[in-house]
Amino acid sequence: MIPHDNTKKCPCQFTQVIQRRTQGDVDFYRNWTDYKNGFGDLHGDFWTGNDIIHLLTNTPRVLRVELQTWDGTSVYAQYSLFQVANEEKNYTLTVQGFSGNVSYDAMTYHNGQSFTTYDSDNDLYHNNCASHRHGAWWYKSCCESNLNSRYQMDNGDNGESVFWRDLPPGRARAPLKMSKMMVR
Ligand SMILES: [Ca+2]
Repeated sequence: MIPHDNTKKCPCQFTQVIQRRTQGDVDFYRNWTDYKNGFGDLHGDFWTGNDIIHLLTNTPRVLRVELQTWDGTSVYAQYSLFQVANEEKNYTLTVQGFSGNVSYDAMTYHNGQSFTTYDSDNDLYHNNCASHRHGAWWYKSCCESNLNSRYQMDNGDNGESVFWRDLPPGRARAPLKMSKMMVR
């Protein structure tokens, strides 16, 4: 047998799920306090909460993002360093060390950005990116990934849905069927 490194392929070590979008029955267009405290159904769609994510990443973690398109293609992106600062620092994102089989790294653009919700604009855009992109994220001006946006069928790239740039390849903002963020 040829030994091989399975660590990058195997999601089994990622025991802590911090976000899941699979059903669309939970509204993710929410305010700062909801994102701070978390919401949704731990067995379904949810955001675990920025305070919890901050505590979880006091020690830097590895982030794995699993994504599925509406044609059934599953891919992942992984980051060897993932950390979220505290509320005083607007939950600033540190994300580095991309790997994975997704065609485009759509998180590194957000490295160093504050979190923005529709009632707390900490992005670089002249308007509020959370309103503009119908979500809540570490927006810059505005986003290459938008995983807390509206869950919808793939009926066009309106930019107000769960998307990851270039997924499927060639599509800038195609609505996705599934998103899951996990840490270890
Ligand atoms: Ca702004």
